[in-house]
Amino acid sequence: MITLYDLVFDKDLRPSPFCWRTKLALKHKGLTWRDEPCGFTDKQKIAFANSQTYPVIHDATKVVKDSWTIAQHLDAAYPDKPLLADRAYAHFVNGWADTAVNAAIFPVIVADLVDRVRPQDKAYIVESHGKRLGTTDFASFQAKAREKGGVAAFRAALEPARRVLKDQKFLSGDAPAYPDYILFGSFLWPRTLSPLELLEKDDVVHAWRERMLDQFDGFARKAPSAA
Ligand SMILES: N[C@@H](CCC(=O)N[C@@H](CS)C(=O)NCC(=O)O)C(=O)O
Repeated sequence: MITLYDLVFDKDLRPSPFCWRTKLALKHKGLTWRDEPCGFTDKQKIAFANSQTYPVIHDATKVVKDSWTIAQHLDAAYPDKPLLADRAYAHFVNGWADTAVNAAIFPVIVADLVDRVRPQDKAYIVESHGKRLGTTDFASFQAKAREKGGVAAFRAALEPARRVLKDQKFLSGDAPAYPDYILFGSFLWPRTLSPLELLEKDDVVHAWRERMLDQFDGFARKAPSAA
């Protein structure tokens, strides 16, 4: 049995885009797992993995940290239904989502995020995000980011995906695979934490996101969210 150490917010919200990549990868493989919810200040739970970040998985005797390394482990250990059939493409999407996509989402949802952490994690997140942004007035920071066109900048960052999704149903072709789970994980992060709508209805990325929400009997759609 696989154990997944998944970042948890207040009211059992599970926003981590990286943990979503792993959960969707496990679903893709048809694997079940034991859920171990951990907050920002529960890092002692993943000390055995020598990790400071979620996700971590414990799979029989193997301990694996970092979502990209976990995806590679799952393909090696469970070769049916490959996640990374085109590894270089998936690797590129991973780096693009980590930098361009997630970086464009963060400023427009940061106050909603801070509002929804568990009470016992609040001081930790205020300090770490305060250092990152140079202010702890997250509400003003988020409002300014939205006023200054943060949502339009996020939509512009999606252009590489839009060009692919104009021609095919999924980033990976006729069916989803890891590149889709990477980008979809980025969308599940704001969906879980913020009522802000990031996409226009006539965007091909919107239609793709709906298809992704339907995967695995609506697994992600059914997750608790602020949407
Ligand atoms: N490269 C890592 C990044 C994981 C990561 O940054 N996770 C965040 C949650 S979204 C985390 O655990 N942060 C802990 C902290 O900020 O203390 C991966 O792909 O797994």
